[in-house]
Amino acid sequence: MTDTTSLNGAAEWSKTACILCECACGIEVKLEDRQFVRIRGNKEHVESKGYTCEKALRLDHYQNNRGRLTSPMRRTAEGTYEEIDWDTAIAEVAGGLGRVRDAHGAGSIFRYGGTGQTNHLFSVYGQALADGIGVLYESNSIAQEKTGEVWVEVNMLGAHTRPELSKSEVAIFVGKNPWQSHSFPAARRTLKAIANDPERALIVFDPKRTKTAELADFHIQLRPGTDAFCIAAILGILVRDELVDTEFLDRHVTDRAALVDALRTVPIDDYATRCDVPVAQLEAVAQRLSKAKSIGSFEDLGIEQGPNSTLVSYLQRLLWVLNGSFAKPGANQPHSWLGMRGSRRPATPGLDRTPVTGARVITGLVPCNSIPEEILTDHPDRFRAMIIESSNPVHSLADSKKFREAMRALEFSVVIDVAMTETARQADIVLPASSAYEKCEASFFTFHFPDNVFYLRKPIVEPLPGTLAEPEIYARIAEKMGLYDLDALQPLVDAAKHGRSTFAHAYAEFIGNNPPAYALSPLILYRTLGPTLPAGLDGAAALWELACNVAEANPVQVERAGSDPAAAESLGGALFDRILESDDGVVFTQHDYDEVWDLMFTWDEQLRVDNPEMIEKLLDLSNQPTDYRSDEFPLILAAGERRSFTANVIIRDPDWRKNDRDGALHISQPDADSYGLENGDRIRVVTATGSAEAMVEVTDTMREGHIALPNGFGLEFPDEDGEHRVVGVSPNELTALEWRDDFAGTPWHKHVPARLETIAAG
Ligand SMILES: Nc1nc2c(c(=O)[nH]1)N[C@H]1C(S)=C(S)[C@@H](COP(=O)(O)OP(=O)(O)OC[C@H]3O[C@@H](n4cnc5c(=O)[nH]c(N)nc54)[C@H](O)[C@@H]3O)O[C@H]1N2
Ligand SMILES: Nc1nc2c(c(=O)[nH]1)N[C@H]1C(S)=C(S)[C@@H](COP(=O)(O)OP(=O)(O)OC[C@H]3O[C@@H](n4cnc5c(=O)[nH]c(N)nc54)[C@H](O)[C@@H]3O)O[C@H]1N2
Ligand code: SF4
Ligand SMILES: [Mo]
Repeated sequence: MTDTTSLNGAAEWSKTACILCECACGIEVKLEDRQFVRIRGNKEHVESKGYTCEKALRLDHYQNNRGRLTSPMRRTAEGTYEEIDWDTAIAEVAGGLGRVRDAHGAGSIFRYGGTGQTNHLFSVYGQALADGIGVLYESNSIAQEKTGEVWVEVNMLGAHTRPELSKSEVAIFVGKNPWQSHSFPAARRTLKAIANDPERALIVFDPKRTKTAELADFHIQLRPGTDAFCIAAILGILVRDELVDTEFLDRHVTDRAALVDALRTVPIDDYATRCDVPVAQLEAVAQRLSKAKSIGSFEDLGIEQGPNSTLVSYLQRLLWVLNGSFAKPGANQPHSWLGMRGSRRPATPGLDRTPVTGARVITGLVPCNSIPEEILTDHPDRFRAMIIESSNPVHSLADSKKFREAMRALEFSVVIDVAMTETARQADIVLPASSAYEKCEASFFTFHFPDNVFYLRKPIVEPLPGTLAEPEIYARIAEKMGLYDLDALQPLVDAAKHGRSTFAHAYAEFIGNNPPAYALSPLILYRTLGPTLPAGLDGAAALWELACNVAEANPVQVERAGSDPAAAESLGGALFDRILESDDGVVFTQHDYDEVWDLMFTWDEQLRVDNPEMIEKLLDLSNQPTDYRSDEFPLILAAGERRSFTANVIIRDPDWRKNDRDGALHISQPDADSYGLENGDRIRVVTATGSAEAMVEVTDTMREGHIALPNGFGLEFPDEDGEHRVVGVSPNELTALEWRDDFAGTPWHKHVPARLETIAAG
């Protein structure tokens, strides 16, 4: 059980997790009143086992800072904000959403958010509210990075995969710098272990010599934006030199003729020249791959937010497919998932395209760059209202100015956040949420194989006065809108008092008799099962249903992982109890390697590589540009890289950073020389969309012609006198809506043509 915490007055260590990246490392926090005075890794956490990076130690800047919101806010006619009480705020939100729904249909209400790094439980309730209203379109930050990848994986495997890097003989990172961005357990330890083992190899595709690249056996320091050419050339070599696992391919990749034919036509030398990498290095990589017993590969923003991104997502997977690295330790694996199963709204035809511009909707998400285009129009089907939860799209999506305009063009908007963000400053109503440490929350980034882990964080401090946890906020809005009747729930409330077996029966009967209520079931569970859960855990009520779903989909593996069906009303109920009881996380499924096929929706033990759209793109690649620079914009800007003290926009107080406090512009020595720049100088970065002033750091890690700014900077934060100050460049003042992948619509944030201008003295 949790040590005594400040919730009952004592200054002891409390167990929780870091919320700054998807790893959600287990931590222990020493509290004095509400202050996080010391933080250390939780050695008992089933996955992170005490590991943290430097960022977790600075979490007090998230929990306790001058920027926390403590009252609902309403926009005035002058564009300022006034405090209002909760009842008024809920009535305004219910009224605003109701008006738009009644006038234009629920399809004109757009939902954005729900995927912070580790706060996902609340979004089950947010989704329930949206589904109850009848919202049809939604999106979140996944649709500005991973939708191309998702589309490729769904077509190739029918499942999402992650590499089991702790066991991979060869680890590949394509446009990913895990030394800084982590994304898998104990990232730095894992990287060092691979680098120090002569039997293993690290292959890194990155134009910058990052910390990860410095550890690599093969650092492919390619020209920015040319990964498709580079990986196509390696695949061409694998096929040309017969370095593929024919036995695996004959068993599991029978339909491959079109792909192999296309790969035979790759002009290897030409592509090597285009990406500015010696052919000999690409041949050495192909040789190393062909000898590997297992390959794990991880792509990320360096290619997902650059030219040909969907094609690269496809091609990089072929590096391990051709090697037969699948269904064995160290490979990329599908996995079970304890998380939300998407929207519960009834199936509606036509939702695979956006209503105004017809952009491709992948995995139910509208491409982020399309959102302003779906609003700033007089098209009758435009989005006219928005619910924005736990996200700051004005800051984090392409072209901040356009997003601000779009929000002001809406008939109604509500933002639910802990701070008065750049997005909140455009909303009609802002609702203050209790922080990630003031309520129970959980990450749904449960992407592990063979053992998959879930961790429920319990509140370790009381909610800041004036704030509410999201389940309560959503329930109040739903009730005010009349989406369900509290009186009708009374029999369920009574049943819950008699234990979960009685409740489970009553609940099944209730949903059976009221099928439309299924859409709202998380909120119904919160109001009925919630009050019977241990103090502070009422917000975990919806997890009961999710645990039952996982148990139904993976009964053998849930039981194998230690949940005993005899211990509760069902196997899922037993898993739910384990989750509630644990402070160190639970392994919720345990798979065997030969069970990977059961986790896929292709059923026939086949990987589908014959993807006509991608093969067409591969065949057309030689007609694509390799250089997007021009006389006007002679540099390529990577707008938003991960550094030691960046954490998306979760921490707003600039004082949380121990180094790189200005978020320097990284530039190569030759480029610095040509502009006469030295470390610490200030310079203006200009793109087709906007311009911003940055401080310069000259570094030999950058290629000539390539410059980089960090993400997460340029946030407004009040200083001690209440004056709002901004430190660093807000990268999306420089990016453009149209600059995006033609297939998935994901932005080219890592590839923005730019120039530098000296700042006039005075
Ligand atoms: N410290 C920290 N960690 C984080 C986050 C954070 O804000 N801060 N955010 C989290 C989130 S939301 C995400 S999505 C991940 C992202 O994690 P990463 O994708 O690893 O992060 P980035 O630094 O944005 O981009 C990775 C690399 O892409 C390289 N790159 C740029 N252009 C190209 C190119 O054309 N080709 C190739 N191959 N590489 C290129 C950059 O030099 C950079 O090293 O990080 C997560 N972890
Ligand atoms: N140019 C450029 N743009 C980028 C990137 C880039 O590399 N370059 N990276 C992109 C990527 S990969 C991502 S994932 C996005 C991330 O962009 P966002 O989704 O906007 O960022 P987050 O940091 O996840 O947003 C977290 C928000 O939740 C709020 N919050 C924190 N705790 C709570 C809570 O308990 N409840 C509620 N309701 N709110 C809370 C925070 O105040 C913050 O406003 O940025 C993207 N934007
Ligand atoms: S930022 Fe990520 S890697 Fe670092 S401690 Fe937090 S969860 Fe772990
Ligand atoms: Mo992200």
